[in-house]
Amino acid sequence: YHRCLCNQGYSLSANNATCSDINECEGGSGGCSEGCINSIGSFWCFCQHNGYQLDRDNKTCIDTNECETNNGNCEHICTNTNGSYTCGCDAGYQFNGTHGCSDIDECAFANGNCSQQCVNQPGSYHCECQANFKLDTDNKTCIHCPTCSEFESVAADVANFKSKAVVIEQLINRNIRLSATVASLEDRIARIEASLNLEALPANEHP
Ligand SMILES: [Ca+2]
Ligand SMILES: [Ca+2]
Repeated sequence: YHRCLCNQGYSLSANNATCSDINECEGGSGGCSEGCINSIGSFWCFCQHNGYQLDRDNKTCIDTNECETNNGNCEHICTNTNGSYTCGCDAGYQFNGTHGCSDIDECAFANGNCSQQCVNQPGSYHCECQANFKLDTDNKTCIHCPTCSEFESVAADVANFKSKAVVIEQLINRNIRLSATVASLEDRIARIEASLNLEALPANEHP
């Protein structure tokens, strides 16, 4: 008596002599979460929907994180979703409908609410004023300021004087230390002179 054994993926036929392929897809023994393709001696799983891929077990379909590869080709922001992904843009930019982002020209609408010049720049914009005007605290409205440029030149002078005053102060402090040193030296010289004068006097003239 002998018994036949079959390779993996095959089962012994009723005649106990030949091996025939097991259809893993039919019996569900393949364990594929979605598609299953049987082959002679084997089988494989596949995912039926775009945006999904086989997990490491080669059976379960999981979402593909498109953002992990080259930021999903999004120019700015990539957001992964279940079965897909979306692209978005940073503040100050608008989505061009595919993957890219383009600067919003804020000046094109209502002059960016600037009362005078509106200057567009990548991702933002700012307002500017003509001579003798300055921007108000809202950074949009220009207010009349005929003394602005004069004031700025005075302010620059004041800043200049302040920095010079610091230097002068440092010099004075150095001079105070110097005159204290001189005073102490003069005092020592005076004492030395006094003692020398005493020595020089004849003995009978000592007080
Ligand atoms: Ca996805
Ligand atoms: Ca802009």
